[in-house]
Amino acid sequence: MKSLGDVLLTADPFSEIVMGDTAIVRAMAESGVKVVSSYPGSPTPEIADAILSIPLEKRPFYFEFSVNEKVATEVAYGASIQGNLSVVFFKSVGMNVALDSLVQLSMMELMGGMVIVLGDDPGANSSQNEQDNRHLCRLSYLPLLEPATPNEVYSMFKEAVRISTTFRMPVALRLTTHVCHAKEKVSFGSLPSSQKAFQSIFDPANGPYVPITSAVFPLKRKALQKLDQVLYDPEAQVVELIANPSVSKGVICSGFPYLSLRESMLNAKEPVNILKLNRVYPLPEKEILAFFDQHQEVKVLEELDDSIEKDILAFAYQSKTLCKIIGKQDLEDSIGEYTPEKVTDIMHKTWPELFPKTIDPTKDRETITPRPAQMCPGCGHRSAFYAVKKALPPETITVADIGCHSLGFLKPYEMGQMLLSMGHCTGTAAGLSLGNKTRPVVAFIGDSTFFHAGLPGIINAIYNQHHLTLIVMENGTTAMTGHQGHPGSGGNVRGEAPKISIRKVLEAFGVESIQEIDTYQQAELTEMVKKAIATPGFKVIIARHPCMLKFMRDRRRKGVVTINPVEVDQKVCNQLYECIDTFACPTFQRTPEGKIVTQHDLCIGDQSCVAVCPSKALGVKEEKTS
Ligand SMILES: Cc1ncc(C[n+]2csc(CCOP(=O)(O)OP(=O)(O)O)c2C)c(N)n1
Repeated sequence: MKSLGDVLLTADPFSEIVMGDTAIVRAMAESGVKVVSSYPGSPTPEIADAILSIPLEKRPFYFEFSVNEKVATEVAYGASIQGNLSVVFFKSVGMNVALDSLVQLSMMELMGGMVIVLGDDPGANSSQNEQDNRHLCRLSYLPLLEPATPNEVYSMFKEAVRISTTFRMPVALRLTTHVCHAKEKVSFGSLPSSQKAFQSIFDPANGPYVPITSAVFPLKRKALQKLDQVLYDPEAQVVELIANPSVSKGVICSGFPYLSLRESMLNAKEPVNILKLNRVYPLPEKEILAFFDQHQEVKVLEELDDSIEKDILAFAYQSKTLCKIIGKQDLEDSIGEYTPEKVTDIMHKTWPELFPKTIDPTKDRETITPRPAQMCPGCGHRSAFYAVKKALPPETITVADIGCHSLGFLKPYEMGQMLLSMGHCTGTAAGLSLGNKTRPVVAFIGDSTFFHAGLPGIINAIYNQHHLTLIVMENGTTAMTGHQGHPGSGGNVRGEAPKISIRKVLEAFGVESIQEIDTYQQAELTEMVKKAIATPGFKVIIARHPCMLKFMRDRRRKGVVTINPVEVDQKVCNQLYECIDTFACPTFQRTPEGKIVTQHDLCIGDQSCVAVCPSKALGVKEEKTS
């Protein structure tokens, strides 16, 4: 069987069932992309997985995980003004990090073209919010395309390249979780017969590229003129129309909600016409006005905010159309994914005579027992939280950051009482410490986050002499998003890479109190934290243990399958339940008779639990092979 990498490098046209996140990689290869950059975040890491499935020496473009989304955007921008077609991709909230540079890009003459691939997350499946990046595209004057299916991801990526290279401006392609992860058969074209060489044509005369003072107005004018050219671009396929002249009701929609609408229409009493927008910014006004003319009522069906509704209402007002425009009807219409059930409910609210109410999707279906998120067996973060909790008086305020360690907020650890964004913890903790002489403040940050956005908060705490304890949860990887490397992990997507020492960084900043420990040494970590919170100033503890999920996977890949699970010595166990109630490794189970047993298919034999047992009943037996 061909590997995914081989499939993606097939020279001639072919069809294959792939995810949206895979289809886009083939589109990049066919389009002659030279540079791709990213910072991981759902729903886009599978784009990186597809790229990395191509062996390094065969990869048709340069790819890197940059330290954060802003840097990734700048890398792609630099490559583009050199004449290379570039791509940057990241998740929804990544756009916030990128924005400070990204907002300038539409004013720049991008000689090679640049596509910005956004992974938005309606439903907040794996994000701290469900922000609607259509607003930020508009703010940044970025033409925005919105595919609904993997086939459209492939074709619209090429369309984005066409627009970007024609007008030398950045173009955004907004994917959402379902579009990224949906699979379907996609028909691909052929690869270019030879690979384009890297260009190095940067010339300041192509700009200007320095948007200060008097240069800003002409640059802004240029950006707006280009947007106008995009609006009137005769080659663009801006909409698809599914229309029957005898139907008086129509729906304007785009992306995933379009698919849900098609599904919901299967049960509709009468069909409605659909104007599906491929380009949602700038909006195709002419086609929308024509759609008004053909209907008595038009529903704007859009997931998340009323971003296009306001424009469509303005078009209706200016055109004095008699068509009735129906937008969102209550605030629930702005919340959550537009699944077929949700769209059916919305369509029922809109036209009850046409759309029956949704049947409860769980009716007659076996319901799945909800499973709370939890840390993996052997996770070093668990040991850390277990130990840190023992050191903290109840009045302590604990600040979480984003990553697997965010799960520390769950019972029984309850470590991390607030969370905002990647890297926020030290700044927020500093604010909590001001004028506060009675309540210790302890913040947690992961190692990838430390490099991504953690450094400014730390520098600020040193510079402004804040009083708090920061615990860096160093597991050597960006665990939460699928084990990508980072500047402290010693490897990048090309292999070995310089490993930046967190300790040395902190020392260079001038942090005076730095302690390091393996998190499995729980008793020592507890003492360390007690000392740190009793000491004034800014203190850092580096609480280290490799991500055990990654460690076990790497071992299995190397063929090591030996697992020696922890056993409970029933003769010694006093059934105090510290392992279940306080350490809470899912490996431990309580039988109906009250006995504690370990579940061998979960236990990885790491023995992080052994020291927590007050009865000393835990240990491993002879070697076993599973
Ligand atoms: C701005 C932004 N980019 C990306 C993400 C996706 N994301 C969630 S946690 C995380 C990093 C986690 O790595 P680390 O800090 O090392 O913590 P770990 O999961 O390893 O404990 C990332 C990239 C995000 N939430 N926000």
